[in-house]
Amino acid sequence: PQTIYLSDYQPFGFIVDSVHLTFRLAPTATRVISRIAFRPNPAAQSRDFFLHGEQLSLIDAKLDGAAVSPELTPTGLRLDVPDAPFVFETEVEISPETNTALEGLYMSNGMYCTQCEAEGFRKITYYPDRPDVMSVFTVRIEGDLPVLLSNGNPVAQGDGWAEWHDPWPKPAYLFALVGGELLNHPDTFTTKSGKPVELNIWVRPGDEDKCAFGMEALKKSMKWDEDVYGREYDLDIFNIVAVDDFNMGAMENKGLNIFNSSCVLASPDTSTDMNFERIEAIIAHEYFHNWTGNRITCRDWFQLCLKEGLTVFRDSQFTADMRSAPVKRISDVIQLRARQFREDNGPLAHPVRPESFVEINNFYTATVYEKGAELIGMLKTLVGDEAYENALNLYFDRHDGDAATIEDWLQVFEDATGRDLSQFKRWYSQAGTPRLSVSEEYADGTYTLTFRQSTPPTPSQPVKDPRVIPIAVGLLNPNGDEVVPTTVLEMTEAEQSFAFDGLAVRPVPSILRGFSAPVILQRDTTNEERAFLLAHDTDPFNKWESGRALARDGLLHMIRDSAAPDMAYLEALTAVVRDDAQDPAFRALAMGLPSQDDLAQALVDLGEIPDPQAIWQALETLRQATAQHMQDLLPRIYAQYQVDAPFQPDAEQSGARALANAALALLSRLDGGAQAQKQYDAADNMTQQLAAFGCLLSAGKGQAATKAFYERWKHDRLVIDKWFTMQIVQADPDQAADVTAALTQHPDFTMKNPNRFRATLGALAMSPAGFHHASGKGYALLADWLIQLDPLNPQTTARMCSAFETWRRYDADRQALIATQLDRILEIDTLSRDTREMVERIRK
Ligand code: B3K
Ligand code: ZN
Repeated sequence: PQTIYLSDYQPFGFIVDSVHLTFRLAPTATRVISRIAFRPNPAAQSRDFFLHGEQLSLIDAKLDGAAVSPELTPTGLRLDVPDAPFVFETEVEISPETNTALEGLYMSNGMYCTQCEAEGFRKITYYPDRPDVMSVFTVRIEGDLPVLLSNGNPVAQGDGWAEWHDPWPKPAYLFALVGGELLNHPDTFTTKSGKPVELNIWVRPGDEDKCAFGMEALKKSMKWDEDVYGREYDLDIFNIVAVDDFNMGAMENKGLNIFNSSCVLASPDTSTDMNFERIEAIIAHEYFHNWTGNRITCRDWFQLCLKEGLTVFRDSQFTADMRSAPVKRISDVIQLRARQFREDNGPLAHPVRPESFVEINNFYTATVYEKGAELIGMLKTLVGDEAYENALNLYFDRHDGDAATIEDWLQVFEDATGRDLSQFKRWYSQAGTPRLSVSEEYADGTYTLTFRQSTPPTPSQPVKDPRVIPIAVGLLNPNGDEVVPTTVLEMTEAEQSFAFDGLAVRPVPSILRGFSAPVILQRDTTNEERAFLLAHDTDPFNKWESGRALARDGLLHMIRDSAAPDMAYLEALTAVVRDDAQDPAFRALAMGLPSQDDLAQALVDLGEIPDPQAIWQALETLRQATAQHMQDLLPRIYAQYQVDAPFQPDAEQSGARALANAALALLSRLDGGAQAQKQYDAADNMTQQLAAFGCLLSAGKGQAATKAFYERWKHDRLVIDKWFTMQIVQADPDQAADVTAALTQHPDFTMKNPNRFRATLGALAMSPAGFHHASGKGYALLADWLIQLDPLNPQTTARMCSAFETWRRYDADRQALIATQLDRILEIDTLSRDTREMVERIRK
């Protein structure tokens, strides 16, 4: 397989003036007829007329009306063409029904749908399938189905056909088509300039009562983008379609967003508070792409973070505005550490803007998305809110209709602010998480902080240059008063000091407030100081972070030195949980513990080999000790935060439920699950039912509930996904692989549905102690299933290989067991390009 390099970028030799497509839908023999107007591109060097095309049967090709016989290759076609405008027409046949890769045009439960990003359009017809080739599409769909949708505005429709026209030039990856027996949940939105927009969420019959929440989220998103970014919607209609079989969360096709049904369908009975919040965020994310991604797209796939980092940043801002900003920030950092830091510290580390790839689908990563969003956040912190707004307005003015680059993006900020951002650009080109260590000095009323930054080597990047790091700092007096409010220090050197004058006493520093940069802060401090900051810090993120650091250090102590649970932590946590003046959602977050994976990485940073079983045991012991320590408090908290009002998935109610359920999890360790059984039996919403189910399983009392849950929900595939996952994540680590193996034999298990596959094998991969069981049975089971899935669905297989990315952390026995599995995968001659690239990168 060929490696593609950023440095090889060349514009396409032709401009596409218009695209006309006709689809004659049939499950195994869909005809796609295309008429494309090309003309030479004066800005291009080469006139090589090569169109991408994969798995297409070419029926017919014409150049300006005359039959031609292009040269066919496994990846496309080539033809001699005139040095003047011409029309190229083809007719191809494709088979949506047998398309299990879920890329291109495929079928899901009798419904036709498409997924073209990144390079799926080439499985639909011959085309220059690259994001810098933009054109205006007109689409005719013929098929014996009541609902036939494509991008843009409807032009005309009749019995068995429909025509759509999208006036906005777009790259082929934003093309979409849907056909099926669907029902719509309709609404309207009037834009700020008074234009009415028709809104629809299209679903399979039976799901129509799960659309209302998504529709509200869509309208809120449309309004928010007008209010905060001045961005108005630009078509007469906006359609969302829910699809069961989908490789990722959702897709921002112009005017026709296609969603994994798990990311749009919601009802209190079947969705948890976390599901609601995620659905709201994903609907916003896809909608926001209309400007950041669609109106301004990417020149090439190396620039993916241009649209993804910015759009994730925008959807985080939206959630922060709709719900609680501190809670959103804390949750985002938990995720960043769990997924992106893990990636950045292993064999799959890559820059936010990668410089080469084999299969671009392998680069839709936490680094491109979440670290990409962190870069936008740092930029905003560095230039300030007003300059950020000016820069964004300039970006939209200057680049509307363009396929842009990171250089364009940074230029806009340089022009709007007069700043030199060349050092900032290293954040886009250097992989790896910087370690930021800090030392302190206090003398004669001056307090000095000295920072050192260094980034460990990552694949093909042995040496790193210092980056500009915005470090938000506040200082507190020992009595708890804030003496220096949040100040952003701009670190540009490898080592740099910052002094604060006029301080009568030595202050307590609160460093990296709001997690102002995606770095690992290394600071030696005392438990007393952490407990002090947990009680007094005015910055909610650092308040939480102090509690987290207390928990982490206590756990590391337990793991390394067989220490007992740390009393300072237990006391400090109890004080927070007891304090009704604090946001319940914050208190629930404070009750969380560092993940098994975080602890494993922390041990590696200390030069130790993590033992997954010991990590799991320490967490269990600490939870048990916490339950005992809080035994008088827990019943009060549990009772007090029950919600009596009718269910609302809003920040307030979900915060109360989160706190009550965190209390329930601890209570179950004291009462053997008695209270959880009561909650399970009485629950009238999924948040409470699922939490109780988890407690019962973890208490070893889950047998009856496992049966009852299945009987109650067997008709609902999204709830049954939760049933699969919960049994695995709550299993004893010794049994997790066996429980998973047994569930893969359940009649409701299927490899063909990515949600179900992830709910099962993905759940095992997310349970470190079970997955890394010393016997190697977890590794073997996952490898078995990845090998089976790869021929059907390379994209989902490749993504799930990242379960193995941390393997070099572990002991020689585990490494040998994993190497055996990786080699077994690599031995398969017919392995997909996707999976081969991932496993080779990991195995190195
Ligand atoms: N842009 C899509 C992701 C496409 C993934 C292709 N493998 C969804 C999103 O980020 O909004
Ligand atoms: Zn996106």
